[in-house]
Amino acid sequence: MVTSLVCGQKTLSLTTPQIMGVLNVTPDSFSDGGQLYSDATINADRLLVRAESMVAAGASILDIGGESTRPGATPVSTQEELDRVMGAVELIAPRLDVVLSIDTSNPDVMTATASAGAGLLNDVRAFRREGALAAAAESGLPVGLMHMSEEPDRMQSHTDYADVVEDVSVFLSNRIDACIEMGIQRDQIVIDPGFGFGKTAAQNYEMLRRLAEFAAFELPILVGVSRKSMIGAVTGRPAEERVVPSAVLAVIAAQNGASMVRVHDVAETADALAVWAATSGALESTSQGIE
Ligand code: 7PM
Repeated sequence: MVTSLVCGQKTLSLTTPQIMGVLNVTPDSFSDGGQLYSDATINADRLLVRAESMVAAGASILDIGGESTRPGATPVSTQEELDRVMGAVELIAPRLDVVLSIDTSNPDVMTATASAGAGLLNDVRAFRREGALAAAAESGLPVGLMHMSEEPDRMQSHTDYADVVEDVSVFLSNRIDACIEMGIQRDQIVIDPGFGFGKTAAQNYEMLRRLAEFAAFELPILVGVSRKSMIGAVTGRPAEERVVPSAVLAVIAAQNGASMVRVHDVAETADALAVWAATSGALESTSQGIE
């Protein structure tokens, strides 16, 4: 079992589920509605305030993304993605005690951010782009491997799995092998079933129900279900009204073995995980024991 990750200068303990706060630096982000932007330029003060509040609320990781994975989004140039992401890393890394995860598929962005203080590389394409695996290995940082069968514009028409957990596991197994072949240490790999990426709502719920099967890899599991359409499918609520069910799903993910949850609403998730941890008995072994 992997109980910690070496994230550059920082070590991330995984003995309790860690909260990864989503910090989008794309102008079309659905979570911040472009609030961090004025005239399509990122506002450094607002970005830092947002980052600080997520850390204060309990995020130990911030996931910084400069390329939209939204289906139909126009691909961003390397320069544009670098400008967005490097600005955020250079702003936050020296100021906050938090691991910065970089949500990118671009090898140049991986290399540049790793030198600037990034602590984890999170690639929704699982380092399948030319040069990405080599850049990740060279960085020495932990890697997040997410399952996505097709590019975002085609993924929702490819949801025909024989067994979604089995098929995703085969994919992850192949990517783990590719990482190890490139020289990445096995205990620096995080796996992610890729909720919402080329799966129907029923398949997403099946993956969450059967999440413990992914524990067979004996690697940390990252789950990103926050505000996703699988919640809209059963509640009928728009994204901004999915906070409570997102926190509930974070608890279910933790219960089923997730080591990290990627969320938009850090404070609410932290509260939900705190009562889950107390129920699980985690407080008995700590100084915060309750009477
Ligand atoms: C449009 C489509 C907007 C998808 C936003 C999204 C994950 C991730 C994302 C995840 C990992 C969102 C997603 N989701 N990285 N990046 N795991 N590792 O809903 O589930 O945030 S973007």
